[in-house]
Amino acid sequence: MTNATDLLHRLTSLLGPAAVITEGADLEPYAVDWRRLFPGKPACVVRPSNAQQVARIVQICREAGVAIVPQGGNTGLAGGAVPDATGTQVVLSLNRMAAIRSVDPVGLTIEAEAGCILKIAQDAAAAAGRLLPISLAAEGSATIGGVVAANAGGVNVLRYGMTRSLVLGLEVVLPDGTIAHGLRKLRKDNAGYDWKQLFIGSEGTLGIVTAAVLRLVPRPKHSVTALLSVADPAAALRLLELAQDELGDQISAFELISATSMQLVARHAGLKAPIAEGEWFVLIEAASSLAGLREAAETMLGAAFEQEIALDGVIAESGAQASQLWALREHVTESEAREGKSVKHDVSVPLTEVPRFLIEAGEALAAGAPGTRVNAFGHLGDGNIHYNVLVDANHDAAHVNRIVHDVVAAFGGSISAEHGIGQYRVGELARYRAAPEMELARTIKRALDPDNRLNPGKVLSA
Ligand code: 2HG
Ligand code: ZN
Repeated sequence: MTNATDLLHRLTSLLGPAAVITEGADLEPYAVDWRRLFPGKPACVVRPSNAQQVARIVQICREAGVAIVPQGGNTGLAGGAVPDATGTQVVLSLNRMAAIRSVDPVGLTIEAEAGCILKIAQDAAAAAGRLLPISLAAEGSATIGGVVAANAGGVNVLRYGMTRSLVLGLEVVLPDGTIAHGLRKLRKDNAGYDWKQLFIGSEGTLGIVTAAVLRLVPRPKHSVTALLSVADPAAALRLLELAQDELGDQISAFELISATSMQLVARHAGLKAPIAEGEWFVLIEAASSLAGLREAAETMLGAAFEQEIALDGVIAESGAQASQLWALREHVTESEAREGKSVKHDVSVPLTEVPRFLIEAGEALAAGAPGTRVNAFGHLGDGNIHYNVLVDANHDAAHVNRIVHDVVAAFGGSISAEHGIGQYRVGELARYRAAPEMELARTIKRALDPDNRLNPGKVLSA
């Protein structure tokens, strides 16, 4: 038997033939990301049903000297969950490990297996009268394991933090095939190193998350959603200040949408904002268990008009109308993809620098990459802008990246606020992170995965 046949044989005897995919068409969904930017070729796809099987797969692949690419919902935007094109890497999909093991409405926890779809976990929390406050456009396909491995952000980060701040416990299969059992439900646990933090956001390069305990919060009974137009991002920041004054800690989302984003959504999704056209828009959501939210939102809107911060605006009258306002924001990514080729930048700068960043990045692009169009939108409340650049065939993506990221660096920002490095930004991370920080990252990788068998070439170069 060749090594490859032997490997398939061992994996099939462990999992059964139905859980090992080797045929072309069936491999396809696991081989490429949804934007089809990072096509790969797996040796095979394995679909274990428990952590013991994951551990055995890791041991078998280790003995065969074969690399593993862990995969959740495959919704990432940085090519972090797809294999390379060599046809030698094994994709380990967690999609059969999808159980919700428990929801505790008093202890405010949910325990779920890695392959559980985020939306299903949200619904389970809601059925218990609680909220799992991770909300992102891909929530219908993204999985708990992927969300944890990517330290996903989304629209509620300004209130509840990134996924990291919600993880209480993890179970992880390590690159040597042992299982680290840390599914604790503790709010306070200062006993030794908090090792789970290493795996959150490590994009499957240090271990394979097989289950997680996440923190829930009480479910707000009231929410209010408003869409406003403003003249520019500086006005959007003044609006944020006003919202902080009037709505305080009840603000749960503060999203910026450019006119270009709105035009793309109108063109490709047929959705139109119910307010006058403008240059910039802000979608604000606030949520509370106490009454009086709508009055506070109306006071805020009144003040925003009086101080000439907002040009036009609407407060949703019903849940359905709130969903319509959110649909405008949620369709930007899909509409951008339909428009054609784009070069994505998921950047953050100190919040108060966002307006200057947008001006300077725009100027740098106009000078260095004429003919490009900027589609800027995102999580202004976190200083995180999706500064996506619409390009044509003549534009070089790496050149566009360099122009934008140089401006980000000049503002002391990050080249990836929430999407991660994957394979897309490996070179950029190495360029913009100082050598001691890169060496620290390599030291951690070497300590856990000395043979570079887990998701090689992601985050760090192979
Ligand atoms: C969002 O905020 C996602 O909608 C996707 O992070 C961003 O398409 C993008 O660049
Ligand atoms: Zn985002």
